[in-house]
Amino acid sequence: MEDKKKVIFSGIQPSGDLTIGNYLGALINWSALQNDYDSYYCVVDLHALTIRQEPKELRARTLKNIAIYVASGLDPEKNTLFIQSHVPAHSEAAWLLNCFCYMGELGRMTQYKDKSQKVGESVSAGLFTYPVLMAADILLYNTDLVPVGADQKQHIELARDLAIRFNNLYSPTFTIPEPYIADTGAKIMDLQEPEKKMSKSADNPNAYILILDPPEVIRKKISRAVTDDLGVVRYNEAQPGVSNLISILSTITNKKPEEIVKDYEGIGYAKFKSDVADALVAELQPVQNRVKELLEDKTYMESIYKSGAEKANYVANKTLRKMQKKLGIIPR
Ligand code: ATP
Ligand code: LTN
Repeated sequence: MEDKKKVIFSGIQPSGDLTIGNYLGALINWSALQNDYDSYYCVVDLHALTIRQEPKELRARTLKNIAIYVASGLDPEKNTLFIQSHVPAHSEAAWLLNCFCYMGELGRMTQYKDKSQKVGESVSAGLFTYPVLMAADILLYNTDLVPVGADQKQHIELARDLAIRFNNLYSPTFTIPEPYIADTGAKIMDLQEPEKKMSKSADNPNAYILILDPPEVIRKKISRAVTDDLGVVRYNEAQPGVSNLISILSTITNKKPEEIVKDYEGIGYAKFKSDVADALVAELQPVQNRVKELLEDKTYMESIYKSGAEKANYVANKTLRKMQKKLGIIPR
C-alpha cells in the first residue's frame, strides 16, 4: 500500500564546510521529522556552483556532506538522501520555471542582494536565478513542507508563487509547499558579529564553528566569541553575543533560554562560555567519529547516494513530464 505521509524536501549547499548553524538550524530538525514524513534531503551541488568552487574541494565536500547528513541522525533507509546533480530533472524544471519567473521577483531576494554585493561586477546569472532552481528542487517532489532556517523563507515564498502561477495558467500540477521553521536554533549568529547569521562562507574562521572542528578549536572559538561588558547572562536584543550563546546551549540541551538565564544567575561569562563549549564538544564528537567511519567506507557511501538518486529520479521525472506535457513539449 502507498502510504500517505506528507513530503519534506530540503537541501544544503556544499559551498563550504558545514557549521553549527547548519547543524542546529537544519540537520537536527530534519532528523526529528524522519519517522513521520516522506523526506528528501539533497546536497545541492548545482547551487554551490553559483559561486566559484575548487573542483577537488567541491567533490570532497559533497561526499562529506552526505556523510554528515547520515552521522547527524538521518537514516538512509528512512530518508531519500541524494546529490542534486544526479537528478537532471532539477536543471530541466528550473529552465521551465525560469520562463515563468519575473526579473523583479528575483531582484527582491535578500540573499541575492547580499551575495551579489560581495561578489561585485562578476555576479553570475546563476546567482540571480538561484531561487528558481530551488523552486524546482522543491516542486518536483510534491513537497508539503520545507524545513529551513528563517533566512530561506523568502525563497520558499517564491517557490509557492511560481507553483500557484503555473497551476493557474495550466491546471493543478504542483503541491503548494510551506516553510517549516523551528522556534529554537532557527538562527545561529556569527560569533564575531552577532548581528549577522553564522555562515559557512564567512571570511573569518572565528566567526563560525564547523561541525567537524576539533574540540580544542571549538573551545578556542567559543572563548573568543564576542560578548559585551554587562557581565550578566541574559537573553535580549541588547546582548546579541550572549543571547546567541544561550540559543546554542538551549538548542543542544532542549532547555528554554529563560531556564538557562536562571541557571547562570550570578555566574560570569568565563564559566558560561566554557559550559557552552563543553556542550558543543559532547554533542559533536559522536557525529565527527561517525563521519570519519563513513568516509572510509566508500562502497556504503556510494550505495546511499546511488539508491537515493534512483528514487529521486523516479519521482522528479514524473513531475517534470507533467510540466512538459502541459507546456506543449513533445514527449521523448
Ligand atoms: P552560505 O554561508 O554558503 O550562504 P549557509 O551556511 O547559510 O551558506 P546554506 O547552505 O545556505 O548554508 O543553508 C543550509 C541550511 O542551513 C538552510 O536551511 C539554512 O537556513 C540553514 N542555516 C544556515 N546557516 C544557519 C544559521 N546560522 N542558523 C540557522 N540555520 C542556518
Ligand atoms: N538555498 C538553500 C539551499 C537549498 C534548499 C533547496 C533548501 C537549495 N535548494 C530546496 C530547501 C529546499 C539555502 O539554505 N541556502
